[in-house]
Amino acid sequence: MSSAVHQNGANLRTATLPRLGSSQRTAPKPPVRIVHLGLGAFHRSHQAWYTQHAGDAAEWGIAAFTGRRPDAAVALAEQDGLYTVVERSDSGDTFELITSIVEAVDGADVGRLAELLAAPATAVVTLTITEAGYGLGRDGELDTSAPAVASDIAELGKPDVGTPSTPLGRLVLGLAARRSAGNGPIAVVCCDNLADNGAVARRAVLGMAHAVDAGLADWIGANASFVSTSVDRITPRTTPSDVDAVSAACGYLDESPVVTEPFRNWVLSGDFPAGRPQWEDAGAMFVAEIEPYENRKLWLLNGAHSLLAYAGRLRGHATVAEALADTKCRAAVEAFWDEAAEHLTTPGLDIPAYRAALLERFGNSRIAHHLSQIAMDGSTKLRLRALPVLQAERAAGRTGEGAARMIAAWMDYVSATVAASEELADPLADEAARTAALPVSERVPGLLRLLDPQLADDMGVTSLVVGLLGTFTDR
Ligand code: CS2
Repeated sequence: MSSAVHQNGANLRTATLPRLGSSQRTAPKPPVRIVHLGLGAFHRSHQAWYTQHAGDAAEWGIAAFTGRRPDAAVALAEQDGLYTVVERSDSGDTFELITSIVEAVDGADVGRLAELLAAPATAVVTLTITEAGYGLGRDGELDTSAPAVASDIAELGKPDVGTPSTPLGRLVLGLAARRSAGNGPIAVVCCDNLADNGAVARRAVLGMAHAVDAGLADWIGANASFVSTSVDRITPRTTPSDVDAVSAACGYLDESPVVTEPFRNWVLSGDFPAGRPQWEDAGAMFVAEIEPYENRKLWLLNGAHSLLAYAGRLRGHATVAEALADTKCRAAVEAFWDEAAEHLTTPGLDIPAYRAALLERFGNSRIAHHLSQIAMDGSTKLRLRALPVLQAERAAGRTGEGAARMIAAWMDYVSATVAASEELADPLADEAARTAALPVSERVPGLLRLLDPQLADDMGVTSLVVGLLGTFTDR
């Protein structure tokens, strides 16, 4: 079917369909007890899905705030917060209406955020603000000199509190409002792909609060429980044809559906001093020791994703499934997994089964997961996905070539992006682009320095990476 015919067919159908909205709610809205920062597709396919499937879902409504732009909140608010989750497997689609988001708010509305965080009923704040959103520098501490962070610190220090623009600044503003209201403890649940992510969120929030008001930092330290979680559900960006598929199957027009894989996983560790939904009813796991689960997911899934993103783009592929079908990319993934597996030895992790499941998930060709989306923010992601395996391998007396190949592929991808005058999406884009233009003897240590200064001084690592450049460009 040509796209013009497809478009016309879609237009004809959607023109006559009712828009998804409050009339489709069959039960009263649950009260807001969860505030979410980072309203995007992943939040909607994951935490909102789990909340809907908790046994006590009727008591837990989510107010979800967007990050940089209001668009997702505007579109969802027009549908009274309702949207469809499309679970897409190799054998077909299933459709489910999600009702757990009861308020969709422009992130710039810090007044509403403060009001909700100050409310006694609010018990949980969940975060999907991206890995780079925690503003941590190469030393793992909040980089208070970064312009957006510095500007939020200045805003928060104003007598009338001002209008912070980063999610971190907005969260600090909300927690300050809770402190003023005297409404006591709350759980902050980090749902971004970072190791020990509760501790990362804690360092970032306390770092910002401390720069504004030491008393506020003390209050947050004593009253906010930072919960660590490992989150998993592959959720690519929604496309216009997804909207059409929902119209055809559900008989309503949903402008904000989310397409995701059937698989999902959520492991959590930490306290919820003001209560939480019974997410375990939906399959979430509460554990005392989260690190082995986090590392398994971050290294095997996210690590392979980043490797496929850079190697795959260099070899002309567009999606994860396409890249995995390329034997050169697949072999690089298996070699990296072999190295990572050496350091995933906690009993019960069942690495062979996990790897087999990943191959199946990545190979789901009906999920068009674009490599360009995964390739973003490489300098932050590689610190979490490649470096720990490289360092562990070298500490064990081996080269770490599988992990180094991911780093070399990233460098080649950065160089190719800059050479093609395309935009590099990375918090260190300017520095990376400048460095990528240097001769190889300066480029490799320069780019390594953006990941970790010590690596750049390690001649063994530098020469290993130099030797691996071109792996995916020399055909
Ligand atoms: C991906 C993740 O974009 C990326 O960096 O690796 O978003 C990945 O799809 C999710 O973590 C899967 O749970």
